[in-house]
Amino acid sequence: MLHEARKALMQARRIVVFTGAGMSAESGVPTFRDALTGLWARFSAEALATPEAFARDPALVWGWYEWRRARVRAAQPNAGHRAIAAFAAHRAADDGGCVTVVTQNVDDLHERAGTPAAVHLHGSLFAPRCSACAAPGAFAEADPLEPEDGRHLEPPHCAHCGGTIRPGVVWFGEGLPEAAWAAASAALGDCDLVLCVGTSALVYPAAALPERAVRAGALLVQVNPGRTAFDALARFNLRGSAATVLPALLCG
Ligand code: BJW
Repeated sequence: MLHEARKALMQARRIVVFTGAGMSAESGVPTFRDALTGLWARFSAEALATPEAFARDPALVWGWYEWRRARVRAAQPNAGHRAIAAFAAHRAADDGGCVTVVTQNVDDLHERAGTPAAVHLHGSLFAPRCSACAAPGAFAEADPLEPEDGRHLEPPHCAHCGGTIRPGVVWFGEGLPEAAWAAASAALGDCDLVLCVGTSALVYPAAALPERAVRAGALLVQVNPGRTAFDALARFNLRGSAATVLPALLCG
């Protein structure tokens, strides 16, 4: 099956790599919904990842995101991130077609592995902004103190209007960033193949993009150790982890 999937990848001209939290799991960044290790197994999404939660207790929410930002800063890209970046660079150099990386992840591991312009559908841990005027915000500390679960940290205030700085991520009930949504819609609306890695495919509207691509004729290849909502859509379900399957699939 790996061989067949690889053949399909080599024949495709316009490829989108669509990633979720499992992409970064082997870098030590927790997923959301995995039963034992996922963030939502230990923390409440409603208490931490909604605009209402931030309005209710900004220090709890800011402290949690600072803890997560510190974990990501300490993490390194894994062999899967590096394989995607090398594959895209190789295809571009050989005029073998374009590879666009669209991620739901709020970490910067694709960029640190060498993918210059990943499209971030759910924002970034590294782009805080004012909750009142949307001006880019700074972190309170250049380097967060020892990360610690559940620590309350007062968010900083906006240099322009004094509003409260919030994490630059997309919470439940919020719209996705317009430019990212437009770029992802364009790429997935015009691709031959979508390679989905490490996403449960449960969160919308992001999950609708690969679904639409398949309806428009694209072939879906999935890399995931577990079952997902994309299983029935995928031509090839490669059951394994990102860091083991992607190097064999893309660089083997
Ligand atoms: C491995 C691995 C390894 C493990 N290798 N794999 C339609 C239907 C139903 C509901 C809705 C709908 N449309 C909208 C909704 C509501 C809601 C939603 O989708 N809810 C569902 C959960 C039911 N959507 C929203 O609220 C969205 N906004 C919206 O719709 O707004 C409407 C609006 C429009 C216009 C104006 C205003 C409003 C926003 C969604 C935002 C999602 N935000 C989060 C948090 C981001 C910030 C943060 O990081 O804290 O984004 S939630 C979380 O889920 C995060 C992720 O990006 C997202 C997706 O999760 P992902 O990446 O798939 O992770 P997991 O954990 O679910 O899966 C990991 C996978 O990896 C598993 O499959 C493992 O097997 C695998 N894995 N190890 C490879 N080593």
